[in-house]
Amino acid sequence: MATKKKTELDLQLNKDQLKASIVRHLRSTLGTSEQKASPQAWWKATAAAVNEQVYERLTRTQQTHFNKDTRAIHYFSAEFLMGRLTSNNLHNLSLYSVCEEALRELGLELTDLCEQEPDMALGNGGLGRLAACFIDSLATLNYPAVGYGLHYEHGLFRQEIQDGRQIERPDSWREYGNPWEICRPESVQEIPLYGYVETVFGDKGGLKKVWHAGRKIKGVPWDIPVVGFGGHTVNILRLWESRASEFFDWDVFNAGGYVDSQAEKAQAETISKVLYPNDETDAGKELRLIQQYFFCACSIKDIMRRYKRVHGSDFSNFAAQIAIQLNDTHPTVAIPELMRVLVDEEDLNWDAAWTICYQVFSYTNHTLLPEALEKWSVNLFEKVLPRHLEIIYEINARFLGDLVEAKWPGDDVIKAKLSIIEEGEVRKVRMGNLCVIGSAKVNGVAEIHSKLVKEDLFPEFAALWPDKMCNVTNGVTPRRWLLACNPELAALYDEVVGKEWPLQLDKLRGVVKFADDKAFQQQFMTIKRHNKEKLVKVIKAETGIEVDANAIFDIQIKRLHEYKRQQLNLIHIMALYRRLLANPDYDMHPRVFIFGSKAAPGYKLAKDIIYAINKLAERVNNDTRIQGKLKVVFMPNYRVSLAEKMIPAADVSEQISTAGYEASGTGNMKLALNGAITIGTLDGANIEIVEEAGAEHCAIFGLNVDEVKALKARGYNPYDFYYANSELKAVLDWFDTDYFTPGKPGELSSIKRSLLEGGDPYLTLADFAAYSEAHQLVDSWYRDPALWAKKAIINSATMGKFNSDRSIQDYVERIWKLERCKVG
Ligand code: T68
Repeated sequence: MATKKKTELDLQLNKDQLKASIVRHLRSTLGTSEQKASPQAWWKATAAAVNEQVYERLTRTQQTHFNKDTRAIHYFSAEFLMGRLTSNNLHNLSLYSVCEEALRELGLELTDLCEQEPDMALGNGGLGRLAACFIDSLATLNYPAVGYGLHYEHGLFRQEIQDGRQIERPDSWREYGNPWEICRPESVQEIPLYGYVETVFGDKGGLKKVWHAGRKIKGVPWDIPVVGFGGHTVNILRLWESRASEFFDWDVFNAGGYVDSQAEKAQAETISKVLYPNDETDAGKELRLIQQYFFCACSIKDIMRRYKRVHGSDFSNFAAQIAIQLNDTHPTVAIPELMRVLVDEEDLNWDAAWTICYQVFSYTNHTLLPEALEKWSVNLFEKVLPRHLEIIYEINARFLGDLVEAKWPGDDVIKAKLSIIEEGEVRKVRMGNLCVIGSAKVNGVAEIHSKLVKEDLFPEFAALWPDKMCNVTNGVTPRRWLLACNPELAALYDEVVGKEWPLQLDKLRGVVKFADDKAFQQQFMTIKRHNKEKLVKVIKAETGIEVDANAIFDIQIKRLHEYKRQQLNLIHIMALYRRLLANPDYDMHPRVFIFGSKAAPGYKLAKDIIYAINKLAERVNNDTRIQGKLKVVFMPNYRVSLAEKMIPAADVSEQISTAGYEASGTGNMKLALNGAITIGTLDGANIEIVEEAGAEHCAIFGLNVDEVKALKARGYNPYDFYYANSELKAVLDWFDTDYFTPGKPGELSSIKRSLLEGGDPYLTLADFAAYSEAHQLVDSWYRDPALWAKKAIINSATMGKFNSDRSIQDYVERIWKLERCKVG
């Protein structure tokens, strides 16, 4: 008898089945018992039970995609900041409350078990978290997609604070095993590196290039299932781990070099050992280039293998089947790698190969900061990837010789600017230029940023290809950033606008009409209050600091960078402190300023700012003269799982970058969605947030992009502001005293120096007065509870645009041209 195909309903577990499955896994997978099991064993048993559901759906998805031979998007990213997966997977499988009940009957709290899970911190910040939101949305919208990246053994460092200073400790997210990853030894790849290129006579006549690798590295794929909301599509995130290739080990081993072979092994494993902790700055190190090439080459081979399984060596369908998105320039080397595979290994002629390449790739830019635009020395490239350098030269010669020459005949200045190779003392490969030249589409991540990419960063490229540049404004997944992290608010929204909002976030607009409704305001603010009370406990547990949930919770969470201007927040808090010391009756609602931020380990000034925040916190929090009106909290080890606790508790969202520097921001979206009011500059996606929420519901201050440019062009002198504003002067002078670092005057002086002698490149002092006024406005709003509630509600209700599903739909329509594929 033919077995009946399981239907959706058959797949849906009830509480008793799930309970039985958890207990079964506790015994048979974890080898323990209900009596003895640790919380960690219970968590893993729960994950194993959930995985039964995940794998069934994964198999169905893969079969459907294979049978339909669908076009798919391949999202190449050096970072995927996934965070924890348990609660997310349960929500997306509609199993969260079932699991909660099942565990309760076993005497356990699901939320406690979820705390057992280490964060998968395989990213630095916004760029990596964006990739994680995007793969969630791709699965949710039933698009065939694969995320490709690196299986770092150590993710972003764990931050400890010792005597106010940041200390970096290794992160070990899989030390005791991770239940969400599956090793796929059947799909291992071998990757060449170093060596030399030989020119030989090809079989069909003509010359051919052969790359003789100096060494080979094995790429072992680990798959993380990505469960879409509703559980129909389960895509994969495939992360490559580097190992010593057997081929190589044996060679050395047989020659009697057992010890050497172990050194080889250690070297090979170094490639995926650790995530570079520099956000926004290019480390420029050999290992980083190798990391980039390693994961791109593994991924291209993987794509090729799957394509050839169906189409053999007929590449005429390749560009129709395969789309590759480059998440920033980190995976750019995938472009010459695909050229190499098509030309050298598949024997396509250059033009045919280039036509394919050009259609396959697209590139997302995430920054305009000059120090973040990747460049590799030609010498390094030649050593590590000799054949790729030749290919890059060829791409460049054709581009400059044909396209640029036709548009700007004889103009060597433009040629030098657009060349992939930067001439100079050290010749360099400009990855951004290679990306633009090799991609069908280039996008920025918010309207203003995309405009600046087009007009300031790549104006000549935009003139050459007017349709290439586009915008896709970032978004965040409302499943993680509202449904899962703020269950009470999610339940309230279910009641008033129905349960479709996690898929159609625009539905939240239906809440706007309750913004003036007293009863609704009260419900909304009661939920905020509960979330604040929960955070009060976390703050106490993590820092020992007591804060009052009656105070305004003012939150700045993001990587530490001068352009993000934590120092502006810092000097404003110092100004408030001075006002309170000068006048204990100074009229302000109590405020708690809460920070969460990691600094790149080599970024001295950023680390000094963390130190200053902590020293200020010590002084302020223990000063009885100010009657608890001001508290400062630095939450150590900011990460996705901590963000999930902080964001629902925020009253005020600090989005205060210098206009023109924050490409988009995504924390701004998460905070507003959870009912925080933005105090921010007209930068990145703040501009679009204000458009949606209405300017009257945000506290916008400071110079805009044009004013920043104009001030810089005029010649900005921070001393003008220092001498003109006595409060600002007093605050800056405070840094030179030992007021915050008793017995150690000058310990905080580097901050003052950077803002005066250093020229204050991010215009902190220029925006100080406006920032201070914006804070006074926010304070006055808060004293009117109805007014505050209204603004908070409207902010949350109008964030529909910032759903990552909308971003993905924009990518699909503007760039990828994908079709949805129903799995069922
Ligand atoms: C961020 N970039 C942007 N970079 O700063 C932020 N960089 O405005 C934007 O919202 C976000 O990308 C998503 O588009 C980053 O997060 C990095 O983390 C990074 C990492 C390595 C090298 C360079």
